[in-house]
Amino acid sequence: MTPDELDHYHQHGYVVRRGLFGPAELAPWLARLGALIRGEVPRPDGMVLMRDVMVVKGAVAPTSEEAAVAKIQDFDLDPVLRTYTDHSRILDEIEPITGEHIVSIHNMLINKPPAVDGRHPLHQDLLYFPFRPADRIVASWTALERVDRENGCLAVVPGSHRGELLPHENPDWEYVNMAYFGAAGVGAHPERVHLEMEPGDTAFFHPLLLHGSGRNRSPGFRRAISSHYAAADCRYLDARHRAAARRYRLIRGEAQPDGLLDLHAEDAEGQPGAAGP
Ligand SMILES: O=C(O)CCC(=O)C(=O)O
Repeated sequence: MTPDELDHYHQHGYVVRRGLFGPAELAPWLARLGALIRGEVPRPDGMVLMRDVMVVKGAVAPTSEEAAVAKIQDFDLDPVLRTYTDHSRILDEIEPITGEHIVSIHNMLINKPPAVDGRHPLHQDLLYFPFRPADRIVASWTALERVDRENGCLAVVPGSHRGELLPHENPDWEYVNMAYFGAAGVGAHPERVHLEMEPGDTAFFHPLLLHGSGRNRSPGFRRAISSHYAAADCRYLDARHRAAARRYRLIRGEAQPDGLLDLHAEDAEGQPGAAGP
């Protein structure tokens, strides 16, 4: 990130880097998404394929298997998709935020097919990360095709990352995908900004930034690939959460004492780290 981009990130909680990847670089990730959904390649351990709630409830009849899926979570063990998470261009961008010791903590492909609701309420990703400081955690989100208001691009509330982690709840919508929680009382925030992006453009954002996405009203798909990263010396909130470390992976630098990958450390209250969930 340039100093100006980093300033923008600190001030607003996000920054969009245009053209971080070219079409030829996106093609293998898109192809893999399709192959995984169609069952043409084995799904690695830990990967979760989520069908859209409207399909599950029979409210729409998908025209293909791809049109039935909302999300693929945790592709860290997939040899093709993990090349996104591990990409040196992303790691170079985020290093000013995480520092030199970087851990992969989560990744997903969001496949917003046409004809389903697919909205994601404004929320804060820190809800899912039981370690701190929040300022050393960052998301990358790359458009795999053009994303705009019509097909449900990302929406963010600039500056919201300076607030607290809010309570989250299920929005009062007819169709809400599993675990698509929204920050309580926020609704469609009047200051939200829509991030229209071309394929390969990449948004980086803070885990307290309120963000979500709209309905896909277009006849096509709206697909994106996203990873979360944290500094290896982040500390768990308490020993109970240390078990989550089994899903995390060092991708640059070294594991740090008492940090995310130290399974034997004592946590803040002096409790020995838990060995299992
Ligand atoms: O890509 C989207 O529609 C929103 C993704 C997102 O915010 C999330 O899954 O946390």
